[in-house]
Amino acid sequence: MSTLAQLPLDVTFAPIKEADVSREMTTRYMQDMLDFAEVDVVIVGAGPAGLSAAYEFTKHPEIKVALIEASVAPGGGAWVGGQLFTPMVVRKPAHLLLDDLNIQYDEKEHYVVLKHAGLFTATILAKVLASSNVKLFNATSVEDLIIRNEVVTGVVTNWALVTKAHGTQSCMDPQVMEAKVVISSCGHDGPFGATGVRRLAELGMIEKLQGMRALDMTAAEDAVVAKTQEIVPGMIVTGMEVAEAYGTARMGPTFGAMLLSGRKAAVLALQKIQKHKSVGK
Ligand code: 48N
Repeated sequence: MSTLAQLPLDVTFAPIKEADVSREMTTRYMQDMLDFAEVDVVIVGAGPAGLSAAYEFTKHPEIKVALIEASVAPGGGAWVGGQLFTPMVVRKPAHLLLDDLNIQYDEKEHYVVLKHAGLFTATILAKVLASSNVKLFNATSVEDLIIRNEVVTGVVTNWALVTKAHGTQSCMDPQVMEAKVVISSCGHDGPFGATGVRRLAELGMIEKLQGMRALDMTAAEDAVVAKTQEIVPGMIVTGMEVAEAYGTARMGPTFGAMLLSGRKAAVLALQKIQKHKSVGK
């Protein structure tokens, strides 16, 4: 039997040894931890901005990228549109990223509508997971930054459940991941919202957070993309973390800025890495 169509409904599975299942998972995960202890880019947060940045890096197999997501399920706010309604509105020209992903949508004059937000998230996540150079570490949180001479040079990680449980016992120390560039796409919502820029503000490396302003779709999306930038040496901020850092308006349930802000963050990181290489760093 070599195809699903030929497979009867009742089957006998091939034999397996329980210990082999553990060995298969452990050897691979531990190898990943060894391979990704030092990377070109760490992306913190796998919401629409972080996933769009990660997707851009899948086109550059020479760049090693760790995508770190606190939730077991990546995707952030991009599994639903607004108020848990599932269609997703993406304003042009961000539909060009959907075309790149070969995602179907209903087209209107100035925007497109996906029948389900999950169509974007599942499709872009599948591309990222299938890539040779971007590794997703989900259920893992970035609970601090590595900073040397005022430059961000990596992240401090822990199991997300451990990070949430720090108040229960002391000294559950973290791991680390060194990087040439950190892209912070921690969003504005939830238990880990905007943790990248909040940490920078705590450390006095940036002014206190402006906090995202009230909703104005037209102004918000242009501003978030325009202000996607290297916020301190070594760290690029993207997505709704931009709104929290610079006080731009929020856009509510339109996602085009997240897609193009993430893509811009990746391109800025690539330019930074190329520049480092050209001066032999
Ligand atoms: O979806 P989010 O929260 O963030 P973005 O910026 O990718 O997209 C924002 C978008 O979903 C909206 O909020 C829309 C556009 N609404 C706007 C509005 O006006 O209401 O994804 C961030 C992801 C989440 O999955 C978090 O779990 C994760 O980042 N995360 C972290 N993961 C690991 N370590 C951390 N420190 C951390 N902080 C956040």
